[in-house]
Amino acid sequence: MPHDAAWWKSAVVYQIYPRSFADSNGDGIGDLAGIIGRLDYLLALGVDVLWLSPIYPSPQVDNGYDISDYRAIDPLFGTLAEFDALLARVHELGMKLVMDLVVNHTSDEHPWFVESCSSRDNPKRDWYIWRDVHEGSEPNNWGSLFEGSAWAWDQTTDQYYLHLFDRKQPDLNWENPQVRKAVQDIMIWWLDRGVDGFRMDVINFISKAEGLPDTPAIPGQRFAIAFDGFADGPHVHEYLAEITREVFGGRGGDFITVGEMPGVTPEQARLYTDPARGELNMVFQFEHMFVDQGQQNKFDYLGFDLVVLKKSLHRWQAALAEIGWNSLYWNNHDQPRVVSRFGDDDPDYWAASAKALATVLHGMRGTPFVYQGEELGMTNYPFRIPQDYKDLEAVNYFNHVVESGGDESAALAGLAKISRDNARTPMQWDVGPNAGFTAADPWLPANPNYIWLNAAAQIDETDSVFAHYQALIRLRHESPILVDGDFTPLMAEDPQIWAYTRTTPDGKLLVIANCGRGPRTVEIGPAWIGANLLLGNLLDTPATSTSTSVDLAGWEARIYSGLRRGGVDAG
Ligand code: TEU
Ligand code: CA
Repeated sequence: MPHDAAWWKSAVVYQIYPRSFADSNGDGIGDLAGIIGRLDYLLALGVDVLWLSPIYPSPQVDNGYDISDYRAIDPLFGTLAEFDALLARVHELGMKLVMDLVVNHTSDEHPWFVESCSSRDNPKRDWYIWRDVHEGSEPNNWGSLFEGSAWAWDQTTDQYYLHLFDRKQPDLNWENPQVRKAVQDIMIWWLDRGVDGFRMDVINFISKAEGLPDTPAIPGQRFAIAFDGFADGPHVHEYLAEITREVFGGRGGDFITVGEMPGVTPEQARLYTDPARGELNMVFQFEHMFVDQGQQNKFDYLGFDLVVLKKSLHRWQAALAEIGWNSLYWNNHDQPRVVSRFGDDDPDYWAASAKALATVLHGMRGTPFVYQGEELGMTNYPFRIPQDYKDLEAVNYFNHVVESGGDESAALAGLAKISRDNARTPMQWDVGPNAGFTAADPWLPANPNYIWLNAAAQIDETDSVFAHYQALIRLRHESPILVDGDFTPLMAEDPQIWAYTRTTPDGKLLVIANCGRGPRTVEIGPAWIGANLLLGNLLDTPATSTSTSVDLAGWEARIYSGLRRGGVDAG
């Protein structure tokens, strides 16, 4: 396989959720100055790119994913001058910075929507999606991802507007060329300021099905989440290619673009990320995030099966092997913590399982993303009561269960497992008050386990979760096989072992992990005799493999490097 010069193929991205990262001014909310103060930590981790969740002015209904001004910084987080200082420092340190672009919808407090709402003949009326039906009969049966109908009634102008998320997040009408131009101008404005790319929020939702047809009804439910109606719609590829032309055209190729795409299929993803089509570098697919959740109700926790999880990710490896590129992630600000979800957060297995999961993810082909605190093995929060939740998705869901006479204790159990607040508790820096995140009352409490689980306790330890992430990131930079090698799954049906190889004509890697507590002996064959251990997650593993099998302790993971000569196994 020819080596591809695209720099982001050997890069690792780190996601910062600014509100929960570091508070510099003692108001309990993380901010830009807080990030500046922690850049040395990120440099030590070794990541190449920082992605900031939204920092623009916002009513903060959805923690900044409801933007009211695309060309400024919310005073909560700082000023444009502080942003420029952050960007300059990030560049000085040799890293890049990516902004979150949330343009499927705006806040209802954005001047565009305020105008659009003001009258039916306002020039911005058509910037949003309005429908002319009478109150009490929604234009279609689409449900909002945040409960209830996706339509809200506007009393002033007697029409409904579409909001796939909260009613304070009206969807923009991308069919209007003025909207597309306005978005492109925003992107150009930030690129001119020096940013290195964009993570594009729910960008596969921007083109809706012609005529906004009903989605198949769910028995007993008035509304249903209509992925068939709003995901990967008829014009989405055209709109993305237009962005590439109008925004990135002529600027050279140093940027990175990743489109967040709930519900995207591998076939669609191949189109979005085919370099020849000029749309996006990579997408965030969701298939592996849905494996333990109910289809219509994500808080319906189904338990999880390692075989299903493996097969899903392997399917994506295969689908984007020849054309396109994968992103690799376990966590972000919307997902529960992976060590509690697919690992084992019992103190005896916590560190090993966090490292094992990191190993199997970072061993795959694609660009790895690390979400703040994941590199420390941060866990889910011990939520108990409804009042523990701050996220509107969780709050709306629980209210809906109460109002509809549903099972409240089941709902609380599901929320504890799945809720987005799990990811949003403060970054655990040290043993100081509130995990060193803030001197004041934090907006969301720190996980009480910060007493032993924190950055200060890990950064200088050679066998910490942090050190393991450092080693994986270094490997990504140093090993062309990890970047380019072909992916071949092994033992796909094994419910406990996760194993695969990566190969190029010059060499091969074996990634193998025991995803359970019990020890396992795994037959790997003669081809790996003499292979070198590149990385392991337990101490004192022999540096060379001398047998046709490996003995793996509970949650043990290893990466072996073997030689190939003339394209055949040397072993
Ligand atoms: O999320 C898109 C999305 O569909 C889900 O991942 C979302 O978290 C929700 O739980 C669906 O049930 C993006 C952002 O990442 C998220 O934070 C925003 O709330 C959402 O879009 C709206 O902008
Ligand atoms: Ca602050």
